Amino acid sequence: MPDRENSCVVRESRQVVRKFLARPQHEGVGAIVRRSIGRFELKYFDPFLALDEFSVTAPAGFPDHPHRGFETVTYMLQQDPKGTSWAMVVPNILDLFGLKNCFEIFLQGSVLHEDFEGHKGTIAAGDLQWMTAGRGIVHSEMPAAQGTQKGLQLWINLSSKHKMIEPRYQEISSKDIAEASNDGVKVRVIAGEALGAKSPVYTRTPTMYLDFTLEPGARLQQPIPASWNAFVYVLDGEGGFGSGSKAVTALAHHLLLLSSGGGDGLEAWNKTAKPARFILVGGQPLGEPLAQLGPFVMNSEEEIDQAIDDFEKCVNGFEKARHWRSESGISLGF
Ligand code: FJE
Ligand code: FE
Repeated sequence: MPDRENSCVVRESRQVVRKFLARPQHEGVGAIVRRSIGRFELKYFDPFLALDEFSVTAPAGFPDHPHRGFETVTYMLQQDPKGTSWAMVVPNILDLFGLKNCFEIFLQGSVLHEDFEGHKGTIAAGDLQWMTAGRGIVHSEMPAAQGTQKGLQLWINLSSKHKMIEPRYQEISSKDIAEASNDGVKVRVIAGEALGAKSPVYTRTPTMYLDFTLEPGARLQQPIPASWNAFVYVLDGEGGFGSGSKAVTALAHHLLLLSSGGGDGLEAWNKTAKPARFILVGGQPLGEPLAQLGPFVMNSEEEIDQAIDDFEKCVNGFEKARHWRSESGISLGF
């Protein structure tokens, strides 16, 4: 029965209307990101401000920097999504004994974050950090293990009434991320709901974020709310998206913007001999004016000037920035 349900949930697929290859660029200090949303040809895809597929190798990273007015969603990519590597099992065992942070050196695909309120931890392979910066966060995001750490960071805008809320974190470790499988389709539900699995993450700006892996020959139909903007970003293999003569295929590092108006979901398939992995992300557009200066995202230039002023004077949410420097920044001499 679930198979039948899954094969008739989408009456008309959205189509791919734009396709970009995200090329590597330098960001932070010595870090490399493949930015798709947020680069100059695609400054804003309401409510999404940026999507970076990032790689960091110590001592490179994203040392002490502020945020205001939006959310950052950091999702670390597993090195080997099929097998169960030690890098995935060891942290879970250590976590049972409260020792996870003592053994960061063993963690593959992990980032150490520290903020000016003393909130600190590692985001390891497959883990999720959903950070609502609200009125202000100052933090550092640095590799927490040897080798190259890879992940995705998505910036989601907040509506004018939520821009100045208290900062908040929602952190989910890999083992607690909701997963479901059906007929060669596997999903990890970062936000929203798919194949009967549901994420506990609360999205201030209504958002869905699904990490799909399609085995060779598999087909997927995923509903998407009609008024939402939605995109696909391919992580691995080659996926096919859309229906009929407008269907397209795409390889890793490609961003696909989906049509809006008509279409109640997405059809995707894998006709290759290897698994295809991609994320499908959708969000309710805010439809508000945008004013952005780097990590400050507001509705007007006056509010941007205010944010810069607040940050420089350490007021209105930036009080704790006055005497704070991250431990990783201090030890690396930043
Ligand atoms: C930032 C430049 C930056 N993408 N992906 C300017 F690089 C950043 C920044 C990040 C970032 C951090 C991680 Cl862990 C992953 C990222 C950009 O920190 F915030 C500004 N303002
Ligand atoms: Fe940041």
